[in-house]
Amino acid sequence: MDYVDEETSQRSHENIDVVYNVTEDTFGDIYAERQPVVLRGLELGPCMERWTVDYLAENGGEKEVKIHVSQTPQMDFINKNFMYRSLPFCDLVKRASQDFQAEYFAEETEKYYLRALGDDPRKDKADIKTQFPALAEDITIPPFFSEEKFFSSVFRIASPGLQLWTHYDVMDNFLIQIRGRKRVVLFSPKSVNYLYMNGDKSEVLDIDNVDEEKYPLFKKAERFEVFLEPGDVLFIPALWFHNVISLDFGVAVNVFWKHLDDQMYDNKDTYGNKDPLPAGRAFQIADRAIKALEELPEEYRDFYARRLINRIENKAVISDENLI
Ligand SMILES: O=C(O)CCC(=O)C(=O)O
Repeated sequence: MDYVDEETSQRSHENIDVVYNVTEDTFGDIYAERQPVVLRGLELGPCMERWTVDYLAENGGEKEVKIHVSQTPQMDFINKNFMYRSLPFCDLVKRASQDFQAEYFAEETEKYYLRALGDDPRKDKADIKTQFPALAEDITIPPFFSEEKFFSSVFRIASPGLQLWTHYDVMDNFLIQIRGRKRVVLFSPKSVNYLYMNGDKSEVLDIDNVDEEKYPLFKKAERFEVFLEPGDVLFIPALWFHNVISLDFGVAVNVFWKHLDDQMYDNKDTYGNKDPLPAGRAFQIADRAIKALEELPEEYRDFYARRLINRIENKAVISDENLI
């Protein structure tokens, strides 16, 4: 049920649905809804018992991984308040599981975040089977999409308290939480105009204490919230914004797969966050349209810009309830 918080007038929702013991058949109906859902009680394999810090360190080995190192819990991609560094996987796991570091890059309370990448991130997608074969055997990916649609599988390891900025991905996603609890706040794709986007990321970092003068429209965004427990699988449909806080030392694997036909996606995209090709073309054309309008005096530019917006609204926007 939707409700509006009287004090903040933030449009809000109760927690998103939790569905138990989903099978390939019953997932079909859930998938068609294109809403985030927590799948609980799925068989995820021995990772649920085995993936202790010691086991991960031993079986993940000394492979170098590129990590985010942050002195503040709230990472800011746009203003880069963190550093990129490398560590052997086994050391990263040990450090991320501790609140204080004996060895550190900047300070003893620094936090770590791993978003695993392919061996050559410009060419290869992350795939735990290739990069961490010994650990990949321990996890059963819910077999609810066809293998040809598979895009990547990504280790996500985080220090307690670390917050990842609000962003969207262009692939469908199962976020499989293996260790630690996590708060995920989601915003509907229809709220895009209220999130102050910069590329695929929102400029609003502190989503719980929003600067209303700077971001007056943010309160109109449709906000969903869920607390994941170990063993939960969150289905995040493509284009749904998500912001994640690891409440404990967190180990997760997320699996991206293609919702659209293959030719819609940029085959140079190794992260799963490049807009579908027709959307990319539309942005380029829009930039050209803006440039063309700049040739006009202000009065005319304003008039024709309004006509252009109106044409796009009338022809391409399915529901205008969230237009500014
Ligand atoms: O769980 C996390 O650390 C981030 C998850 C995420 O951003 C994703 O699955 O796309």
